[in-house]
Amino acid sequence: MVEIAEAKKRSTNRKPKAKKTKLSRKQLTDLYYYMVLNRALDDRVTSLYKQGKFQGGAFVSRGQEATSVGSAYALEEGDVIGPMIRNSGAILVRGVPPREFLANYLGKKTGPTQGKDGNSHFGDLKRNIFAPVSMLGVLIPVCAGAALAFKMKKQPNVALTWIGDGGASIGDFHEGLNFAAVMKLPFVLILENNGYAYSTPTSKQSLVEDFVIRAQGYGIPGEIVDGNDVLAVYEVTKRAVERARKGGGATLIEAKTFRMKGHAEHDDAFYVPKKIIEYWQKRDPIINYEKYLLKEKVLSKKELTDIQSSVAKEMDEAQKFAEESPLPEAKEAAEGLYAS
Ligand SMILES: Cc1ncc(C[n+]2csc(CCOP(=O)(O)OP(=O)(O)O)c2C)c(N)n1
Repeated sequence: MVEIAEAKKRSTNRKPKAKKTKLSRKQLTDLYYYMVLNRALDDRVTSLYKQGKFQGGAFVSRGQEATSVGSAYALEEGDVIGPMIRNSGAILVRGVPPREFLANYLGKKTGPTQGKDGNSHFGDLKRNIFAPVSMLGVLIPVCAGAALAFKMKKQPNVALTWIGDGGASIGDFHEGLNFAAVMKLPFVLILENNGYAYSTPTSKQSLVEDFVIRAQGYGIPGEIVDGNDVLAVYEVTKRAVERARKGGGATLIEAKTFRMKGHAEHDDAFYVPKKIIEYWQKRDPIINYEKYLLKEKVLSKKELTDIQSSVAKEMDEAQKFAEESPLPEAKEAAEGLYAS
């Protein structure tokens, strides 16, 4: 079947690299915890959406947890991130608690936008997180600007942002990346090639099979990684980040992955052939990583289950907090807003 052949081409089909990692047991456990937390948070968003508990769209990242978590985990405290709607895992790694995330969806005062936005479009400048910009690609020049500031202030920090395969055809992608390349900025761009831009398969919006070749056009290093392998994503990002910190300039990383749901919860992804879903189900980033952790005796089955249970409890508490939080006062609606 043509679709499966295409899926195979896009999947690097690698298992997490066993002995090579220099990560400690605690770090390996953290990666698992954040991926499980990411999925549990997404599932809770879906369930609140289905119960009609908030207005607007619900965006989740099922299947892409390893890309968000592995890349964000490679950063240091003073680094900046510009997440997109599918990078809730990165937001969790940077320390935003799930209860604030859910409060934001429910439009509550305790959410990062204090009830002004009802989805994942929020930032947290205390934690160096820029808010997702709805216009795809716009965060690329914004984050390149943050990287320029680091360079001018001689701060050893890096700015990292993500873009989808669809968003990679936007002008800002090229302008921002070229700027970061020419100015040798400490900037890392992760292109999440997840097969579809809404309902448009990647092959129908770009003739380029590997987006990473665009790095050559701008004279910067480019690497492909299996986006479903959290250790591989961590390692490739760490390399790029360290190079950037030492003045080595920008990097483009293409993470081959798959969006296991529709664009948002209102989209049932009827346009994705079943066989493709099945293909990627077998490459579930969390299940793959569990197998690795068990095989390498990093964690026992009981320890994995304990983490899952404590995440489920954390999520129940987060939902309770969000549901019991107050709505903002009417007069607060116009505070803290910027016009352009
Ligand atoms: C400039 C621009 N064009 C169109 C849209 C509408 N839109 C929002 S998300 C999306 C699909 C994005 O696909 P992709 O970049 O591959 O990311 P994914 O959703 O797959 O993570 C579209 C077309 C937008 N937000 N901005």
